Amino acid sequence: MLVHAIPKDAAYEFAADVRAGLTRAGQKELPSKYLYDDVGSALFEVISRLPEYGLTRADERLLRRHAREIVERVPGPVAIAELGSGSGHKTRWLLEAFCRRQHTSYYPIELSHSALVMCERELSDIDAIHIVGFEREYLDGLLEVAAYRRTGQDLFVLFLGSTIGNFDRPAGIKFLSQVRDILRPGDSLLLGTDLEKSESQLLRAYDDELGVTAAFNLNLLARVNRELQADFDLSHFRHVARINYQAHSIEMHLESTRRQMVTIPKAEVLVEFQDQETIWTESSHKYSADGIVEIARDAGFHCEVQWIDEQWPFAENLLIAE
Ligand code: AVI
Repeated sequence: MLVHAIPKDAAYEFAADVRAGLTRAGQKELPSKYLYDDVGSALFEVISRLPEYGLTRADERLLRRHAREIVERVPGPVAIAELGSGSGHKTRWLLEAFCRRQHTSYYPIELSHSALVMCERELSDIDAIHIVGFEREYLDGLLEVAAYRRTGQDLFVLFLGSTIGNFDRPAGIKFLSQVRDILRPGDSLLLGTDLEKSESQLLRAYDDELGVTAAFNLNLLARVNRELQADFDLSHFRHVARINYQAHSIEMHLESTRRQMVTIPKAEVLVEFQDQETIWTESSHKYSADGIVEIARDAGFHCEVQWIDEQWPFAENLLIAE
């Protein structure tokens, strides 16, 4: 697989974001995209297999069950771009179905180099597939993919696994509008969204018994130690999952278990934490099926069809650019 690599200033951006997030007034925060270094991406793969976390299995079930119908609803020829491919495991069914119809170019867009490598390993045995990976932020990668498209070729974008839920609602609509701006009318977007569910189901999914989600969250501090030479003592922070009823989301925080100071030399900052003060690391928004139709409309798409899983409330939404 050809991989277009990431520019080298990523380390400076990480240091700047850590400094800004930990020195801001009020709630300290770290952007959730930094959860996914090589260790974090591997831990997320494990989360997706936990019995408590049904989201990925629901996504896969829907893609497997409806692959043929999805292909029929997206007439060719198409180039397929995936925003955040991960290991590529869940995309296999869909790509196999497209490749049975015609030779297909698949462009996974990922920040994690190791995820792109895994993705190629997982999918390169499919007949009639051409894979080119982009180690990029989603929109930068999509812009490049759009520039690659041939005359008469439509673009089919996959944004699966409810990654949209990690944006707050206005940011989610803005992001989808930006995707829409890169597309042409008639291009399509398959959007996977986790739906609202019971409080107990949510809390178990984001604070599992084995502590994998806790390790995934704490790895962010370990990453700051590794990459920015910080001295976070991980035993003095704990993972907390908290429901935000107003925002229809579940939040992950890292709570300081004492008053402490942490130095982060490469971000040129010394941070004070109070006992029980938290760093907000991620929000995962949950949707109603109707809410998705509205969000899609606000972003310039119409929702052609929704497939909803019977075991875990989750929807696959086929959106067409207006
Ligand atoms: C990637 N994203 C959709 C996951 C979610 O459920 O919001 C990330 C995650 N965080 C903790 N567990 C899973």
